[in-house]
Amino acid sequence: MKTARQRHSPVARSDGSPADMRRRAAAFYEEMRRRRSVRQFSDRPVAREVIEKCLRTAATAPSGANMQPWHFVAVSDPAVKRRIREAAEAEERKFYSSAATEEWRKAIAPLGTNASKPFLETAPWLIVVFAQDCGLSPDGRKVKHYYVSESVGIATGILIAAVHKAGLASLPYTPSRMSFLTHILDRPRNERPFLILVVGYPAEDAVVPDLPRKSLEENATFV
Ligand code: IYR
Repeated sequence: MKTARQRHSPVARSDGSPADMRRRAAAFYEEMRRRRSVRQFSDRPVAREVIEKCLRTAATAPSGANMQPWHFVAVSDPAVKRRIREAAEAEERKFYSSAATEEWRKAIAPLGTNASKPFLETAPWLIVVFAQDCGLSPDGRKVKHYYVSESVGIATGILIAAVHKAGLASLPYTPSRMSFLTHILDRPRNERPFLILVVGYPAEDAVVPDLPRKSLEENATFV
């Protein structure tokens, strides 16, 4: 089957001098370097419209063959958050009591985490990100998706940036096993849980570990 090439339009070009470009790049860096993953949240509500706008922003992400292989479930219902917390903590108890390897325990020790996840109930929003390993056409046939993890990872990164820009805190949380999210949220079989983004205001007494970020020299090579 031959499919037609999509109509193309001129690309929108951003104006501004090289000096503006430097200023904008520096301003965005200053904004993003203040982002920290937070594990203590306030129960202060966040308007659904803000979450909707951040999800629209996330969905501007590039994706393999433009398949947009993601689905976001934004949970604010306390009963659903409770079920997610209970299931996640059950998984985490298995992880911390036996499943975690020595190497893994050592790697996460600086974060001070444990099996207790109260933020899954306290935070006003849990955005559960699902990856669609294939698409399903209306007649139920499979549509191939490409570079699914890359695409969903990029969308999640943009979501994290959008939430930060809105002035909210977030935590990318991955329970050790996540299949319970498919059942609790009643998602179709072509989707797998990718990550939970916990979103809200930080608690008044929230603290974050003093962790280093690698330098540019460690992170990047110019050839
Ligand atoms: N999912 C567990 C363990 C954990 C794993 C990684 I990788 C971390 O960066 C942090 C924690 C938990 O959230 O406690």
